Amino acid sequence: MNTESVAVTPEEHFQDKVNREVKIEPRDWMPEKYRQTLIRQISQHAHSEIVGMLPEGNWITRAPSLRRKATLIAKVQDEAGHGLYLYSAAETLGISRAEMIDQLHSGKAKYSSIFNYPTLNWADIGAIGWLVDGAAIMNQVPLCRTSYGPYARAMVRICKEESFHQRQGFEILLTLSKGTEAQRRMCQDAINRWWWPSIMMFGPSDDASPHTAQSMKWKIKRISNDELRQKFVDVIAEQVKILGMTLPDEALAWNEARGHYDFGTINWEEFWNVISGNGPCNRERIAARIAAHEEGAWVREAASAFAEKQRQRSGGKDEKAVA
Ligand code: FAQ
Repeated sequence: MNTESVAVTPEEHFQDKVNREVKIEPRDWMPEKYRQTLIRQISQHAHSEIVGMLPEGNWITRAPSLRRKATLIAKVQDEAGHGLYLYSAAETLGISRAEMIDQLHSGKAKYSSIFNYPTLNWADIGAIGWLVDGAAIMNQVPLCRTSYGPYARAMVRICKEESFHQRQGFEILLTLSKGTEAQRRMCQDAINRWWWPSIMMFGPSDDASPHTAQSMKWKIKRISNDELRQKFVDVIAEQVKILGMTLPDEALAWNEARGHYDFGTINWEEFWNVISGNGPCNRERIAARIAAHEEGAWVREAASAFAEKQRQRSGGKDEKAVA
């Protein structure tokens, strides 16, 4: 019998756990770069949910019926909830909520490119639900199996809610597509404007993505940016037929040999421009977030003062109950 012990480094032990599909939990040893990558990705994901409330929030007061208004309010509230689960998941990695918010406001942390485009009319709310939430789900379902436990668990609930979001968007467009000529034109116009930005959401192509290879090795990401984008194109190219509309891409065509739809070239210059702060609404979005944060300061102060008062009343014994 070979009794020789083989020295295993912490990195090897960690990678072995990842390979065996054992979830990494907050108190487990992890490489510093793994921790930093997760903080980056989870916090940017949280920021996307919170900034993503803005383009839709813009239409709550103008929704065309009580039913549409109630549904849109519920969707936007879900997004606030997703942001909160995700900030909490990121906090387990040792960063505070305040630091993450500062990084968003200072421009150090990114949020999804898609939320820098304007919502010009009601059909845009349908297009966001169908295309933006659709792309989000395609990217997020594999994240339910991501290697970091708190992130994976947060994603399960988020994905359930996202699928309702996508259905509400598709239903808005389906209604418009059966409406008057003007409503059909609105529907097509919204699809035309949201299509390319939606497929940019998956990130740069694999050969231009600096983080994909390592994130796949650590099983943070399970499927690459280009593979997810292709899956999304294949689904949407079929669904658009139900609407009787088209996607604004002349190169879109079924490729029998590949078993996938071919599609045209993405304008990567636009993508990099938007994520470096120069999209149509970047400044407006950050200004709105900073104003909301400043206007909400008194709420945070009041909540802290109340918690402190409760703590003192209980003689500091029952901190959990008042937290
Ligand atoms: N926008 O090497 P990669 C939603 C950055 S939630 C902005 O490929 P990675 C729900 C990337 O951060 C939507 N930046 O990076 C909703 C990196 O820059 P950095 C958000 C982007 O991380 C619906 C650089 O480019 N979802 O929509 C984008 O491996 C409706 C190089 O890229 C998530 O965050 C982009 N689109 O892959 C809410 C999902 N793409 O950080 C309201 C979780 C790339 O080095 C209404 N995140 N960049 O400065 C992920 O899956 C990944 O982080 C990717 C990027 C796939 C987004």
